[in-house]
Amino acid sequence: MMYLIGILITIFLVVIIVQIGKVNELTARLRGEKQAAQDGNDWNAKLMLLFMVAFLVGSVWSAIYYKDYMLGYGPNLLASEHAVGIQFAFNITLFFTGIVFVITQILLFVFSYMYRYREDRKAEFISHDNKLEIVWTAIPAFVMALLVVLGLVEWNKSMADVGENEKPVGYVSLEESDREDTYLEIEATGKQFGWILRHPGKDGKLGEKDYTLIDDATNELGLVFDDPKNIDDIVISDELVLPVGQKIRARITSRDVLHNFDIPHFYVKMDAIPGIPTHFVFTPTMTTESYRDHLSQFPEWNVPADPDDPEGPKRWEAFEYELACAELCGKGHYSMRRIVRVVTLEEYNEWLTKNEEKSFYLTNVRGKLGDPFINKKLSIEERIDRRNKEKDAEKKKDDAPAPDAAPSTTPATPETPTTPETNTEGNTLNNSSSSENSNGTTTIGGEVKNIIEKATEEVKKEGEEAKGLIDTPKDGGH
Ligand SMILES: [Cu+2]
Repeated sequence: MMYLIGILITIFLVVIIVQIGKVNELTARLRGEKQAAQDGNDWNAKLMLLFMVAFLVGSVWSAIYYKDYMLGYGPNLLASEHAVGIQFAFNITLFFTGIVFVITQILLFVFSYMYRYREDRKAEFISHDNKLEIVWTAIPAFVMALLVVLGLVEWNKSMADVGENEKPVGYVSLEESDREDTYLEIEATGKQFGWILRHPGKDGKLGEKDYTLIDDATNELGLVFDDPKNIDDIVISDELVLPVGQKIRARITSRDVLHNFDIPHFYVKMDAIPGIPTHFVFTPTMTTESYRDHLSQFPEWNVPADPDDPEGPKRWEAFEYELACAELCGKGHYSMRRIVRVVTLEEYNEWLTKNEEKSFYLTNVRGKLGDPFINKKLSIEERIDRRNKEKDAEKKKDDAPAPDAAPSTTPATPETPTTPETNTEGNTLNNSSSSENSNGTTTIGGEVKNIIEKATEEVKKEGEEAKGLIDTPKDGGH
């Protein structure tokens, strides 16, 4: 309906303009051609000035109005080290081009007005003016050189690979000075349609791959299992977990067509090309949690994330960094969105410990036909066994006084959800606790609470263990 009204109004306007044109022609014939041409020129010149004012005011207004929607302005902080430099180069460029934009627009329209046709005026002919030409060549050349150099410096910084003496790590060090010469290498493989994300595990090294081994059912990356570096590699496809303040080297590749590895908040963007591995090195500077805290100060982020659910989480609470594919790669392109969770260094080490037993090799190959280490005891298994034994021992110790304690527990208050970080185990525990709470059985609620507390303690302990692991020399035991 709105379209129909729009079309009718357009037709109506065209008819009016045509009619005005006809009236003008008639009056011109009555008044004489010359005078009519002069009047027409005057009108056009004045309209040019009007257009200039409307255009410049509109440009400035829209730049101010939409500023807060852009990354690097308003609430949208940039969350990586190199992004700040790129933003600086961008702002400087915008400053100079902005000045040039306003000056040239004013000259264009004001000159059109000033030098409109007059019968009594003749154009002046100047063959050349050396001084003028030097000025209008030298100034732009100087500014352009400045911008190019600035851009090049930032470009080289952003595109730099890790240094030769920097070493890859699995667990990240909590000491900033120890982290300086280290990087965490992760891998993102694009496919139609999704990202297969790989973490290196404790050894900090990604295992070898061979495309001829790719099998969608059993080995979607084509990992070479003879390579011991593959034993602890963790393959995860739903989210990318990154430690804050640690240099990350993303190894980027594709299994089929062109994709693009894009994390806008980090100013990270790189093509994923089948057959040509690319990379991007960056350092996240804000955890997801601290970014949410920052956003919570702004009124526009304090509205419900889902307009249909006014009681649901606020926009800032639902905020996530995202990894997108920025190359239109097919009909399922949109579904390549993945969450990027930036966590503290301690949380990352805990996450790695927790996910060690979910390594691709252990869950898919170990003990099966074709396992190259079938009769060997692996150090990763020893670690996991030791942790499980400690877990059991602790459980026994805690279970002993439990029967007395259980009945005396206070009635279950609705459990506040544990942090979303405890994704894998935390969630299941959490779900069971809330369902039991809704049934109103107090004892079970208390027990579940115990389990959660124990799990949290466990994770804390493993994290500390992980810290210790960094100091121990590399185990060549694999
Ligand atoms: Cu894609």
